[in-house]
Amino acid sequence: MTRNKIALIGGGQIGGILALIAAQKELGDVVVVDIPDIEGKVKGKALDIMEARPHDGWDINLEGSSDYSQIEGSDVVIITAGVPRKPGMTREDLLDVNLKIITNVANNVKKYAPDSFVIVVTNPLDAIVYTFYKISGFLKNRVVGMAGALDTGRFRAFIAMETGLSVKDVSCVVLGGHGPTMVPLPRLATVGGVPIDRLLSQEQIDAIVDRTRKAGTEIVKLLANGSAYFSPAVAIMQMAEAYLKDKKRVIPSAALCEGEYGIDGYFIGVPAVIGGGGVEKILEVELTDEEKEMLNNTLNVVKKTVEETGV
Ligand code: A3D
Repeated sequence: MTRNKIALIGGGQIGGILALIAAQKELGDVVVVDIPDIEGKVKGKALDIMEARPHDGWDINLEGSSDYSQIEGSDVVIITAGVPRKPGMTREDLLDVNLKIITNVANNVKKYAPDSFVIVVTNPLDAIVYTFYKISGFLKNRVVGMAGALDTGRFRAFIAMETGLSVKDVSCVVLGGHGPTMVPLPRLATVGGVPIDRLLSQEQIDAIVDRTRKAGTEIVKLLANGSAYFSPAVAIMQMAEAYLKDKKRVIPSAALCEGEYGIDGYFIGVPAVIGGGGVEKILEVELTDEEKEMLNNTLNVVKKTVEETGV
């Protein structure tokens, strides 16, 4: 039996944590690819984690490189290559610069890892994952965007913080694009099966929904020189692990909708079944008229950004 191989394209803030989590969970050998200027840094991060392995006995190998041929044979490719937000920026402000980067990355992934499962993270997420899909020509089940996992994790965290109950028992879902128009669904949120409106007032729930929508920006403001990286990295590795271990987890993800939720031809956050077949299925829930309107609103924002990509 050979080990799985995980390629991390982009070895910045998120990429470094991804490498550490992959090692801690022994998910597979890791290669981190970044631009030539940053090669020393990613080699350094890989070597640093190589030297951390003996303490807990993580038997995997890590390498840093600026040579895309190193990703050959990867089972999973995770793309964080690009520029993050700074205070005052929207995710859409990153489009021009990150579009150039994703074009280059997509061509290399297509060339060297054509059979991989690809998780795109670079912002603006819904438009960048669409661009990757178009340029790579990958099948739709092999390309997914990570955003819903993070947004839902934030929603869960805030519910746990407000109720004082375990994060483990909070279950909920956030639909839509990765931005302030995202659609958290408090109607479906529960703690241990108990609907949250039995545990929290409407005012508290409204505040949690609002904080979830703005959670990324809250962290960008606090960090002052980049965006969140711990919670995105953990969320991403849940998706990678679901694929590598065929767990068939239901994880809100930016998946290509072809009729689901009345959406056709766009990647947007929906509950996706992730297993050995990649995105195996999109699960649909009945939405209220108000929720449908919110989903339509967030779809229009995604459509506008996708149009701007010109792909
Ligand atoms: P950062 O620490 O700047 O790392 C990005 C890395 O990408 C840097 O090391 C760059 O050198 C590298 N890079 C640039 N061009 C290329 C290229 N052509 N090939 C390989 N590597 C390249 O950023 P970060 O890790 O904090 O964030 C990475 C991306 O994820 C940004 O676009 C963020 O906006 C985005 N992000 C998305 C979410 C979502 O939930 C969707 C959350 C957090 C961050």
